[in-house]
Amino acid sequence: MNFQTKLNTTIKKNNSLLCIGLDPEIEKLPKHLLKKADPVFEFNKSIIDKTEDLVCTYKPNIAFYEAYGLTGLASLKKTIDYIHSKYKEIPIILDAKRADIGNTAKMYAKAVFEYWNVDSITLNPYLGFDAIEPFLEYKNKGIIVLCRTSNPSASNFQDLKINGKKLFVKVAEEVIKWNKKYRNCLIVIGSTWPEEMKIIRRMAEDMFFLVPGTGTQGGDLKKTLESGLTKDKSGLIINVSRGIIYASNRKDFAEKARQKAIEIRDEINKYR
Ligand code: OMP
Repeated sequence: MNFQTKLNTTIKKNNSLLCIGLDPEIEKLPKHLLKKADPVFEFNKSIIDKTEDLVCTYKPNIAFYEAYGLTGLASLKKTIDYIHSKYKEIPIILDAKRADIGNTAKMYAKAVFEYWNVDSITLNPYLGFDAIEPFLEYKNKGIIVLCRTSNPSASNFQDLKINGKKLFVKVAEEVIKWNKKYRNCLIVIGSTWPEEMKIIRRMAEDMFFLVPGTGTQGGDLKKTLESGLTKDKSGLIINVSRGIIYASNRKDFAEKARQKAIEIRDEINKYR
């Protein structure tokens, strides 16, 4: 099943636009898990089992696994394999913000789609088309390009004007063009930038946006949905990581994460 089909199937089945970010930090995990052979995997597994009926996708960010070396990477692989084997219809976005010269990008694409075996990847557009093309050629995968990032310094470069247009608008124009040919692109816009989201939604009426920034980063859910929903009340993948996975650091952590996920999913649906 390709990424779009998996995504739309799970959105419908779970009536949810919520994406849970699996960004584990050892210091923040419940103490009782630290006795386990693979605390990171046990943490992820518990969160996944308690929220699989509430999400449209999961998004592990590779930084949180690379930070623990080979052990961390093994936890990531186990997490990906677990989702694929137990919850076949839920797509996985690997957040790695890749892209490089074409020759190298080809190997990055091979790694993420053939070794890590994920359904979708986040990419950085700074190098231009030939750094993205090797990923686009995996037509059944989701290619998610940073456009307007959620962080406070996003405007440093993304608001610079080129022939009267801001850089993030130029990036969106390019991604929309790539999507016309390859049909597998998505755009990242932080929920901290609802006005910018409105601009991009007008340019790309039907495309999916990955929207991080809700929860710890302070993004506004109501404004995000008003600015970004498509006509059919979809088109947004709302990511929350810390705001859900660290709802509690006690034995009840997975149940508390579930309660938080229900709260956020329902709030999203209130505005749909
Ligand atoms: P929380 O702030 O804990 O919800 O985490 C947000 C997640 O989304 C992290 O994994 C970030 O790296 C990622 N992210 C952003 O926060 N901002 C962006 O502009 C883009 C991403 C992303 O590509 O997912």
